[in-house]
Amino acid sequence: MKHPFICFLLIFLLAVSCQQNDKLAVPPAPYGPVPTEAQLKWQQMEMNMFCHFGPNTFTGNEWGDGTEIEDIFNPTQLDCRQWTQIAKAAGFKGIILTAKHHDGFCLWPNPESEHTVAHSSWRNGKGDVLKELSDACRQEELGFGIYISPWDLNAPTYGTPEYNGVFKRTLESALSQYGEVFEQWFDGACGEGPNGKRQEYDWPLFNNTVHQLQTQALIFSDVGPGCRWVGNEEGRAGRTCWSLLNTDGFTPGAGAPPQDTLTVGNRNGKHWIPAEVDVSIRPGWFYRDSEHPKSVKELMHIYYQSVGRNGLLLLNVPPDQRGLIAREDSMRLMQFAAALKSVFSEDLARKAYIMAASNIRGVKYPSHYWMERGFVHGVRNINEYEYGVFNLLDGHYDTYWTVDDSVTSASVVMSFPEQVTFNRVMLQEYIPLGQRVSKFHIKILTPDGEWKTIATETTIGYKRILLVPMCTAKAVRICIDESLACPVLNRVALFKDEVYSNLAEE
Ligand code: FUL
Repeated sequence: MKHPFICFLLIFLLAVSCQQNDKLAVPPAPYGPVPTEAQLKWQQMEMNMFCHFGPNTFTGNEWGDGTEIEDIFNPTQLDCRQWTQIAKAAGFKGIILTAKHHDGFCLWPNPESEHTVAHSSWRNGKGDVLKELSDACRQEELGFGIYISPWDLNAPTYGTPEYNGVFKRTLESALSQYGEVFEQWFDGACGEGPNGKRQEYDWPLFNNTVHQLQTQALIFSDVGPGCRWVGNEEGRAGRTCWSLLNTDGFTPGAGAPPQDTLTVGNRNGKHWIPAEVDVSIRPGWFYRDSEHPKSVKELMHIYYQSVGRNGLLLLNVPPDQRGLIAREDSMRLMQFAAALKSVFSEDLARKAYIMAASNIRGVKYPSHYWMERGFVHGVRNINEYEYGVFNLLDGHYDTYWTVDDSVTSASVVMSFPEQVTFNRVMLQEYIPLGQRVSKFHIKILTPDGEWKTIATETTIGYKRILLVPMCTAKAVRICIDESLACPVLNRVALFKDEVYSNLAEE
């Protein structure tokens, strides 16, 4: 070529002029309430471990009455490193410990109470489970969280205004000595104390105390403000599950919204208060020799109905009387982790080679895009990169497919060079911009060339995993039918669960 420079210049000018026709469209504005940074980080933890441990571990009760002698708490081989190593290996990102259950016994030397480890002969009154567990969590890089029951069957002041001050100082003691706390778990239970009286809880005082000492900590209660109870202890979020909730006029405990409202949340709710799904691996919350952990199949079902339905799974694994997680439970957790890995390690959607969308933000006539060894072909302007469909497969959390503001129904289709077989469809909305989708369906192109609907559902949220019958497809179409504002999706994935394939949406 005689004039390579001129040639290069012409191509460059052509490329620039094409681009100039297409200005980068502004990203969608957030819609409705959105998560705080701490709430987003929390949601991305997906699975945390709950540990119920205390006098009940030794008496076999689910609820103590506060009269247990302190010496009853005597774990002979307590080793929180064993808990954290198991939690880490099982895929949990944090641990929440019952520092004080309804019996009032404190697993740390709380100066506000005489019903604590410091008054027991365990380690000559020098033991401190919060210290040991918070250190172990830091070593394994796990979040450390604290459950403290405001209901206290031991505190003599319970049922008087004085108790709210005692409880505030109890919180201060637990939240100021053990480093960063990612979640403060408030049980809403409120019963009679040793003086036969019920307590009027000062929730604003309790919440402010937590926020002053641990700004980043999410406060769990029936109504948040950080995250909410899912309304049942069976491990099930709603098939429709909004991370939004109206809390005006409600309080934790008896004054909470109806349980089914907590399960589903409120469409157009006023506050971002995502669902936390607490459930025990065993029939009870505390360890008992006579009880056994749930099967892997039950745990998978719980996973699909919690993480797979826009919830965070808080799975209780209670340490035994030695102060260790029982072998049976740790084995079950490893089997559970292996099952999750076998399903979720291969995303079949990544095999797609042609993708198309009905709409792309800032693009007049969206085309088809080819993917080949990491390259995308068919892109003509910057908006197709910024808001295009391949963002659904790129594995980056902050890139997404979205459409013009006026569009509230849109679809994406992925075609495969060879047919794919799957029975799980994972979708994720980009929640930093709010939860938007309220109705969608999924279609496949069967090997016979017919389009067939395989699922019709409502919300997506941070993550939705659909349990569909095992199907073989040449193409998959995700159709957003209704959205409160233009849909913003950051992931579509397809998986095959061969072992628990008979689990279905219910
Ligand atoms: C409930 C308590 O009464 C149970 O004992 C358990 O701690 C559960 C997580 O919360 O309200």
